[in-house]
Amino acid sequence: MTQEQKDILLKAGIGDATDVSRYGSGHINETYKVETASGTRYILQRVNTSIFDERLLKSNVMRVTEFLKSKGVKSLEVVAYDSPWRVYKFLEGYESHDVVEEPHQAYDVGRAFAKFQNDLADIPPPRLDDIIPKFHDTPDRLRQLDEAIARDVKGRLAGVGQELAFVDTWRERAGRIVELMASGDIPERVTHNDTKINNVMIDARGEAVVIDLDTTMPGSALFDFGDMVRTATAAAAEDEPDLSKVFSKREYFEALARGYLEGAEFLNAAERENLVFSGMLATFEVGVRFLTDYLAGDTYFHTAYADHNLVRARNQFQMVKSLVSQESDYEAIVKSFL
Ligand code: ADP
Ligand code: GN1
Ligand code: MG
Repeated sequence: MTQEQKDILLKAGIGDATDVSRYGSGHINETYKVETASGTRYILQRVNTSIFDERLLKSNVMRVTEFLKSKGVKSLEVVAYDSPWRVYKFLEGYESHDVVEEPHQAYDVGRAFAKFQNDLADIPPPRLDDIIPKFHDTPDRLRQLDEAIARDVKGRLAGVGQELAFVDTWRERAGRIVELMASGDIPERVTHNDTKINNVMIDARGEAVVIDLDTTMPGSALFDFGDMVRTATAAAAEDEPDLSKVFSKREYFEALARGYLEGAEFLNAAERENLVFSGMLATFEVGVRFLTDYLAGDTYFHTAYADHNLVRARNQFQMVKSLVSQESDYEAIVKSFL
């Protein structure tokens, strides 16, 4: 452990740390597991200060965790928050996964985020800060892609012709959710905005705790559902390079939709009509973001090898194609639960 980490832990009242090691597979922050002589474990995190405004982030995370605690809802427990570092209690007995292995896990994930949206629906004013403005503004994500194309800082443009052709087939549909929000058909709610399955931890009884609260802010319930479709129905990890393994699994979708819709009774007609579409759009949007980061030189997402973001982008676009081919079947599943 570094001296800086030792000092942060001491300030947090943890003087018996024996080991600090990198942990988890998040793409944004630096996450460490802390072992201590007493056996109590912690999560130490250095937040990514090139992405987040430290002051806003701390205030949002504190508001959300304290509000959930006041309701008796199990959530992340902040031991200390000394920006850019923070210490959480380690969620003992809970596990997170990168890929669903059993349908009941998809069900648990759906239920967990529906409950999260319900739990936060009555958080007192003021409105939570827009931690990352335009986070789920898909047309703005395309604008950022176009900027990266124009700059082509790494000379990678020549290798992504097929991916860009696929993006073009989606440009017209990309604004649908932001437009429905702007017209008022889809309401703004307090949402998580990063509902990938490794941001929920589940214990042996199926009890879930939603983690990674950094992007909890005003948004659309549809991007929460859409990102669950992206990650909790995927047959393979989001960076699986063998595209023959990349598709959405019907039984996972069915379990996810059942879990989410059992809890999300608040959804209005426009939201219900766009649930299946939201899965395609959220997956497309993440694909666009991976491709943008690839062209921009891998400055946003953590990567493990040179073409990692390109592999991820191709994977996500394959997943979009799978979801498109399953659209009518998935619509029928959703209808059966409404
Ligand atoms: P990032 O923003 O980089 O995605 P996360 O907050 O999601 O970081 O944390 C990364 C991973 O660390 C999670 O997917 C989870 O596996 C693990 N993790 C985070 N917080 C805890 C916790 N309180 N207890 C146990 N594991 C945790
Ligand atoms: C990032 O932080 P993490 O790994 O849970 C990203 C999400 C993306 C996701 C893609 C703040 O999530 O928006 O959907 O990677 N988080 C942020 O895997 O940008
Ligand atoms: Mg995360």
